[in-house]
Amino acid sequence: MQEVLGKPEGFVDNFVRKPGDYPKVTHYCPGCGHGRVHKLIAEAMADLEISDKTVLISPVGCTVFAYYYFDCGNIQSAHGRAPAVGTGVGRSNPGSITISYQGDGDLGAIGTAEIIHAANRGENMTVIFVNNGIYGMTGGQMAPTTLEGQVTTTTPTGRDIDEAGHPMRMSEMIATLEAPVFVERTAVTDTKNIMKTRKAIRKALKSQKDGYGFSFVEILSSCPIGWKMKPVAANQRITDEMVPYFPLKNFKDEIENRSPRPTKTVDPDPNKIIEVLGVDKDERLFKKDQSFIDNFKDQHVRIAGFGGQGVLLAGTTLGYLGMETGLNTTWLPSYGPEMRGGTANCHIVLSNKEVGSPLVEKASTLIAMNQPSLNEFGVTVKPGGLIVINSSTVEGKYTERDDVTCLYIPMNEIAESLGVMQAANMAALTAYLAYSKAFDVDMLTSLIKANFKKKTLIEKNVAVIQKTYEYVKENYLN
Ligand SMILES: Cc1ncc(C[n+]2csc(CCOP(=O)(O)OP(=O)(O)O)c2C)c(N)n1
Ligand code: SF4
Repeated sequence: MQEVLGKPEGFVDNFVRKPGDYPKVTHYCPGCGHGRVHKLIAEAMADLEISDKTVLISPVGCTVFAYYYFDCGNIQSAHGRAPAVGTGVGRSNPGSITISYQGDGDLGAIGTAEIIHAANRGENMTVIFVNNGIYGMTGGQMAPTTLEGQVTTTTPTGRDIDEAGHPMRMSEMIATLEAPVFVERTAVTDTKNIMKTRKAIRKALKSQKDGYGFSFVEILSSCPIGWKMKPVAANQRITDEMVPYFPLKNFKDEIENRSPRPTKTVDPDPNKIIEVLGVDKDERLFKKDQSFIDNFKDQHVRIAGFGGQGVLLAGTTLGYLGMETGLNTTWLPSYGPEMRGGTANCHIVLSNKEVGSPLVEKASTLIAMNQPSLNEFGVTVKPGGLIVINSSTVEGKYTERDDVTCLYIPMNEIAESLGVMQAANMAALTAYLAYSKAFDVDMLTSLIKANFKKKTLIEKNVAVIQKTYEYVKENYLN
C-alpha cells in the first residue's frame, strides 16, 4: 500500500489571509510550534470524523489565527475567555466537539479563572494549551510559565521569583481537580514527542466524542521570535530548559474508570421555574390589553446621569411598566465603580416583538439628567427622536441637533418643591411618558403605588408625577 502524505483533511484548502497573499503561507514565524500543533489537530479531526460538529475557539495571542486554517466551526473569543465561550457552545449544542486552543499568557494569566472553573465543572471540552513560556504575539513579555531567570522584554535581567513568583505548572494544577478525565503534557520537539502529542490530542478528542468530559493537553512549543533564537536552537531549548521544569508525562487518565457523562441540555422548562418561584405568569398589575400590545411602537430608551440621581431605578420602573403590560422588556445598566457621584446610565428596550439586543445604540428617547450625559449621548438619538433634558442641571439649549425634539424639565426644582429631591428621576420618567404617550401617566402612578412600600414616599412620588405632568401639559402639549 502506498501512503500519500499531504494536507490533513481537517484544514481548509487555502490559507488566504488577504487578497494577493500566497495562499499557502501561514501566519506563523519559521520554527514556531503552533503550525505543528495545528497539523496534529487537523489530522485528528479528520480521522475521528468530527470536523462537521467541531467548534474551535481561538482567543487572543498567536492562537488567534487558528480560524484561518481549520475546516470546522470557528469562534474568536476575548483574551482568556475561550473556556467560558466553549462552555456555552458545548452546553447549547450537546454532541458537539469543543476545542479551546490557548497560549500560556492567555490561559495562565488573564484567563486563569475561566480555565480552572471550566476544568472543575468538567465541561465536555478539549483544551489544547500551547505553552511557549512567553507572550509571543505582543513581542515577548513575561508569561506565568516564563522560567526563572529567563530574559523577556519585561524581565530584562531575567525572571526574579521573589518578585514575579514561580513559573506556574498548569497541568499539575488542573490534574488535582476531580472532574478532568485526561491531563497530559507533551512537546513538539522531535518525531518521538510529536507522535506522543498526536496520541494525546487524539485521546482527548476521542474521549470528548464519547462524552467523558474535560481533557487538557499541554504542549511545550517554541517561540523563536519571542525567545530571540534561531529555530533549531529554540527547539533544543525546550528539551534543555523547559522539560526539566515542566516534565513530559501523563498526569491523569481516568477514561477507563469513568462512564460517559449524561448529556444535559440547558433548556429549563419555564413553567417549572414559574411553579418553583410560586408566581402566576398571567398575574399582571395591568389587565392584558392585546390592542395596546399590538399597537405599541418600539421604545429604545437611554437614561443617563450621575450615580445617586436614580437613573437605574427610573430604568427598572420603565421596565416594569413594560413587563406589567405584557411587552417584551430588557434593562441593561452601565455604571462606574463608584456608588455615588460616578456616571450611570441604562438601556431599556420595550417591544411587542422579541428583543434582539438589550443595547440601545440609537435611542428613540434619551433622558439626560445632567450635562455630561447630554454631551455624550445626545448624538446617539435617532433623527426624529426625543431628548428629555434636566434643565435644573443643564444650562441653555441643546443646539447640537436640529432633527430631534427637546423637552426642558426642571426636574430637581419640581422634586425639591415637594420635599423629595430623590424623585427627580420620576419627574424625568413622567415627562417622557406624558410627551411620548408610550404609556399612560396614570399607569406610572399605579406602579409606584404597587411597588413602593412607604406610604409617605408613595404620596411624594405621586405628587412629583402630577406636578411634572402639569408642567409638560402647560409647556409642551396643546
Ligand atoms: C483583554 C486584552 N488584554 C491584552 C491584550 C494584548 N495581548 C494580545 S496577545 C497577548 C499575549 C498572548 O500571549 P500567549 O497567550 O502566551 O500566546 P502566544 O502569542 O504566545 O501564542 C496579549 C497580552 C489583548 N489583546 N486583550
Ligand atoms: S511570535 Fe512566537 S508564537 Fe507567535 S507565531 Fe511567532 S514564533 Fe509563533
